[in-house]
Order: sequence, then structure tokens, then C-alpha cells
Amino acid sequence: MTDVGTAASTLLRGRRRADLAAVLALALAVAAGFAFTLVDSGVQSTGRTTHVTVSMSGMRYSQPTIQVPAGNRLVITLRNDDKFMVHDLVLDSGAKSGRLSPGGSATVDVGVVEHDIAGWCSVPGHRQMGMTLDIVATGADAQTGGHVHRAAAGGDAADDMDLMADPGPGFKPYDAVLPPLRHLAEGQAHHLTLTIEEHEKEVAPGVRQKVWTFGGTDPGPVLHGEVGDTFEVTLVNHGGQAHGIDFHAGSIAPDSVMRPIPPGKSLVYRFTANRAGIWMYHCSTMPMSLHVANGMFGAVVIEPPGLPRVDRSYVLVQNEQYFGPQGGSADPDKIKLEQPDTVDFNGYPNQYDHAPLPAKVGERVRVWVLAAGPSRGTSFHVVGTQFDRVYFEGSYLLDGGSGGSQALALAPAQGGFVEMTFPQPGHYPFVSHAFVDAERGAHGFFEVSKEAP
Ligand SMILES: [Cu+2]
Repeated sequence: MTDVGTAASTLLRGRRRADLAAVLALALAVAAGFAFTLVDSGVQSTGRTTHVTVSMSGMRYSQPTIQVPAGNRLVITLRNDDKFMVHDLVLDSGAKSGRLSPGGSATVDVGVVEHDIAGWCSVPGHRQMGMTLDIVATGADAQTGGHVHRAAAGGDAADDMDLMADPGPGFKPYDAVLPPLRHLAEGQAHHLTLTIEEHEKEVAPGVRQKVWTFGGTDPGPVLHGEVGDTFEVTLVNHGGQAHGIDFHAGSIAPDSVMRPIPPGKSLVYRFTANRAGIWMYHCSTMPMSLHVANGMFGAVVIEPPGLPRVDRSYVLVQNEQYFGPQGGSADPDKIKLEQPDTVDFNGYPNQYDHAPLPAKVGERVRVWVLAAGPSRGTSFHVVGTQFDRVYFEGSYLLDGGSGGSQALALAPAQGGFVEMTFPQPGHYPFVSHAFVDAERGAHGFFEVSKEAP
């Protein structure tokens, strides 16, 4: 049994605005032999327990605010009632539930609640989408309690980035050459397996992040077909959380094929590409801004019928990155504020400055361009030449005649191609003419050599 005098003086120290009535009540409780203990903040344990059941579904906790009399022990029974998504609960007091699959449940013993406690789902992006929970200690003096805070964790890898530096020794440029077209026979389909992986790699000079990828690269592989081709994609999730996929190149009810699939599971996504263009594919799991920013995007090129042959075809997918801490994943707060650290062609800033794309004088070069975002478009321009054929979102903006084009403007998820020839040997930069983006990595070179004899 705690001594009444010590208890009262501790209470007075801890609670600057403690009123006499509270002290008297405490003294009476002690006199009555009521068992209690004092905790550091000056809030006494009441010996009572508050039990609460909380359900998780649709990026929300069923009880986003839990009121608990200060001094009560709080025990939360947590249930994941989501259909597809993994969730959890972590508290800034240190308590956590561990990840719960759909249908799973866990008990979180919060302990004696002395002051307000902030909670959230730690599955990447869920907190930023509003999956938070506040435990409010009622009757606790504001002076004794901690306040609900949302500490940023882990630092910012962008502080270590040097866009002028060479890439690290492991740098391997993404192959920008359009993969060859495979003509399908009647009844055939393009079959491929896309494995979702999460792994750490260098994403800019000086910066390593844990990227989430389709097929091991970001962007994922370029798929190439003709109007009418069927694709049968087996998506296998080897990641640590739910992911999915959305192919713009097909037209299909999203309900089943675009569903999030849990780690270790797979699905088959079959679509027929009935219309030409360069189409985006991307992860379909919320928050998509984060999943795309972490590398889950790619392109499907469906050639328009009668597309003329050219000497070279390249694919450039513009994306932006929002770094978290070194070795971490993208920062959802930067994504929300639309403050990218880099804007890239094919996943790495300035990568074709380091590994220029070759061409020869007089060759006809076609560049398929897709703006993958997640949130920024592009104004694709090549310094020193002009486009004489431009295809934008399914039709020709320019095809012969005396007109020319200087930039292809694409909003996020739009695409097209441009064609050009190079008049002389030299180094022709290609950029997003939104210059702030060119300066943060949306920049590369065509290295043009003399025509082959
Ligand atoms: Cu994903």
C-alpha cells in the first residue's frame, strides 16, 4: 500500500493543476484500502481494465478514437475484417499487434494508459491514407500526458544524393530498346509471368531504396504486341505485402483481376489489346501513388496497324521518386505534397547521360514515351532536332506535311511516340521541358555517330 502523503505529494508534483478534490478522493480511496499504484507521470492505476474491440477494414479502424479513463489498463481486441488487405496496429507507446491477414485477429495489451497515445497501421502508405487511431486518456491532466504526435522516422536519403556524381558500381541501365514484336498465330497468346519482388538497390547516385518491382526491374518489362493480341499474365506476389496489377491496355471489369493479392499468392490476368497505343500498367493496391512511386509501373506497346518500319525504336517511361530513409521505401508525405527528389526516364535519374542511347545520322528514330507518374506528366523534347511524326493517345497529331513538333505533352498515364532524324553527329539531349524536372533527372542523351558506310 502506498503512503497517502507520498502519493498526494507525487500527485501534486506531477499535476500542476491538481485540485484538492482529486487529492481528497485519492486519500479516501487509500483510506478505504483500495489497491492502486502510482506511475511515473503521476497518474495512478485504477486497477480496472477497459476492453475494446476494433475492426480494421478499408484503411480505417472502426473506432478511430478510444477514450479510456486515465489509469485504466486498456486491452484491444483487433480484428482484420478487410477482404484483401493486410493491416496492423502499432502504438507510439511501443505496443504492436503484428501484421494480420484478412480474417485474422490479435490482442493488444496497451497497459495502463497514463496519457494520450497515437496509433496507426504500419503497412506502407496506410497511415498516410488516414488509418490512424488515437487513444485519449480522459481525466488526465494535459500537463502530465504526452500529446498525440506523428514523428517522422529515419531521415531522408535525398540528403545523400548527388545528381552530378557517377552511379555506383552496380549500376546497370534499363534497356530502352523496344523488345522485338512477336507475331501471334491464330489462337495464340503472349504468356508471361510477372513476379513481384521487393529488394534494395541504388535508385540515384548515393541513394539506396527498397523498391517494389514487377519482374525485378523498375519500370517492369515492356510488353509488345499488335491490335487484337491476347496477353495472359501470371502475377506472383513474392513481396511482403499485398499488391495487384492494372493493365490499361485491356478493357475488363476490375473487380477480380485487379484485386490485391496477399504475399505468396498469384493470379492470372488475361486481356486482349483491342486498341493501339503505349499503355501503362501499374500496381492496383492502395495507396497507388506509393506503389507506383516505389517502382510498380511499366508499359505495354500495341502497334497501330500499318506502323511504318524505322531504324531504331526506344521506350522511355517517365516516373518520379520520393525518397524515404536510406534503405527504406518512398516517403508518402513527399508524395502527398508532390515534392519529388528525382524525375527519371526508366527509373533512374539521368541514366542515359551515363549510358547514352546510340543512333546514326540519317536514321529514323522512334521514341515511345509514357508518363507513369505517379503524379507528374512530361513535355518530351529532344534538343537539336524536330519531330516529324507524332502519335498521341491513339491517333496521329502529325504525320507528314510541312509542320513540325517540338514537344510531346503527356499527362500522367498518357503516352505516344515521336519520330526524328539527326542531321549531324553529336550529343542530342532529351528532356522533359518542364525544366525543374529535367534538372532533377529527366534528362539523357542520344549519341549520334556518322552514318554507317
Ligand atoms: Cu503494389
